[in-house]
Amino acid sequence: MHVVAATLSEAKRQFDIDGYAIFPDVLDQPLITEASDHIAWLMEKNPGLRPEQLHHWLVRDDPFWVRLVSDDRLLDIVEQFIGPNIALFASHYICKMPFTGQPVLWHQDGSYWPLEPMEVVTLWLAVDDSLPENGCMRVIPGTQSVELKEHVVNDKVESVLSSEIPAENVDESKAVDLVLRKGSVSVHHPNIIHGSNANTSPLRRAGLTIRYIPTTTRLTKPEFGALFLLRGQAVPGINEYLDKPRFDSSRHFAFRGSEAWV
Ligand SMILES: O=C(O)CCC(=O)C(=O)O
Repeated sequence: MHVVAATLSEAKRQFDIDGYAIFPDVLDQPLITEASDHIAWLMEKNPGLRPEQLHHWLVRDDPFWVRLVSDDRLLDIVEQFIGPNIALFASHYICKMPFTGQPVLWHQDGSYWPLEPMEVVTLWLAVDDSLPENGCMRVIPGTQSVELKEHVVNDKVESVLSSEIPAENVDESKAVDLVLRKGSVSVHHPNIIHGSNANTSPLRRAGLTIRYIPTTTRLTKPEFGALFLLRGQAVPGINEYLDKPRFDSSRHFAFRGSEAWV
């Protein structure tokens, strides 16, 4: 089981040592209920997508999604890790349905990402309680100092990413479960080795990954993600940011405060 840091500075110290940190009870329950309803709405709108695969391109025209990842309570955490000029480059709901939710094989995020330099932090927001039995995220503390390895395809297991870090690089006996109540957040480093088990329980496990970069980091393949400037200043010539989507009740998920997005 992971240790929860009591203060922001302790969380930062834990991040430097272990490559991750936990922030309990960051978002209020009414907003988490909206995020849960948003997942149900996305699933209904995208019946051809598995609920573990609701991601990047859907964000570009989704005012609620952009509102959620721009929440000041999240950005205040992010600012401690990457400074005051913050952009989103990608976001992904990984919703593991009861009994059938797929695993995420051991991997290092940075090995998948077209970012220069690899300065980026992930916030993982629990939309459901995330527990060992429903496939919570697992990390191997300290592996943020392992260089990025080449990943290999694994088509023997149905999984969210279909690839993994070769097994000789993973000491699973050192893994810790990131148990989070809904509304809580974990933060992790792009090099840390992490993954999650299949959900074989009757409880859904939904989480939102949110990838934040400082505006000095370039997304070299913009089609890969959803670039939005969320706080502070852009650096000229680095990224082209999208305009925030305007809310249209005929096409978008309805949410509290949507009138400010019209
Ligand atoms: O949600 C999960 O189970 C895994 C998330 C993950 O791999 C990530 O956020 O990088």
